[in-house]
Amino acid sequence: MSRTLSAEQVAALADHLESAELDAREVCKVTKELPDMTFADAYDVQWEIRRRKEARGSRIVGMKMGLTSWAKMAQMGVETPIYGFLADYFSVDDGGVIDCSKLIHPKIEAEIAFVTKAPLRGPGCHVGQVLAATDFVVPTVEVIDSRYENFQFDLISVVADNASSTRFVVGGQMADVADLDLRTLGVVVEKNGQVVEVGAGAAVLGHPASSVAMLANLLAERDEYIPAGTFIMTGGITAAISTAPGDSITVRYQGLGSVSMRFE
Ligand code: OOG
Ligand code: MG
Repeated sequence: MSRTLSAEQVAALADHLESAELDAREVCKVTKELPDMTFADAYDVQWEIRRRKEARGSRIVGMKMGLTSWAKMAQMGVETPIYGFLADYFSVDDGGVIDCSKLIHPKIEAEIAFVTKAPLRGPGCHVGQVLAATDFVVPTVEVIDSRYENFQFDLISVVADNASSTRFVVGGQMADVADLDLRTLGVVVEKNGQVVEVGAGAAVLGHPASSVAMLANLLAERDEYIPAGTFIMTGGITAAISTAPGDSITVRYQGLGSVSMRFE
């Protein structure tokens, strides 16, 4: 894997992007000043942000895949799935409030999440292994908040910014993968009582379990893996929806209940 950044540059970029997250402040794309940055550099920055949070006492409570559906790729103008991590303070209870004063320009995404019961390792991880290693699936809504101006970025910049991660809400109804057809599982996204997006699980790489397999394969490039008991969000099924104070969101998942939140 090719790299162009020194350890000092990685640390400086992690400080820059994490401060922007914590202060809810927009910054310009990191590739503007460092156009030669590679994927490996960008993931080095993301892992350094993760290390800083853990050093400060935050716990990592899950992983996410992003840009796994055509709707999301087309919306953001990029064509490669990426991953990020979820810290403990990103989690908001179902029916809870998202405090917009701590965010820049939040958007929501309907996602299916997996919880594993066995480790998954790449390379070569596939859907069959993912299904065998799945404890259960749960419905989730991710709130993303790119730290970049106008929510515009390139792939390298968004990887360094922990894939725009900021908040997530997990629904309370879980299911066994054997009892669901995750490809035809329908989702209906409602904002202030109106349907704004509809979709089905197959929008995510043909089957949401493919997204988990891809995560295992991407992690293997860094000699990392998915331990048993990991919560993994597989990526937005539809395009993301912009939200503002006063909005309420409900996403209905076929056979899995609904997930709601209010923005204040
Ligand atoms: C990047 C993160 C995308 C998803 O589910 O596709 C993502 C972004 O669009 O800001 O979380
Ligand atoms: Mg997402």
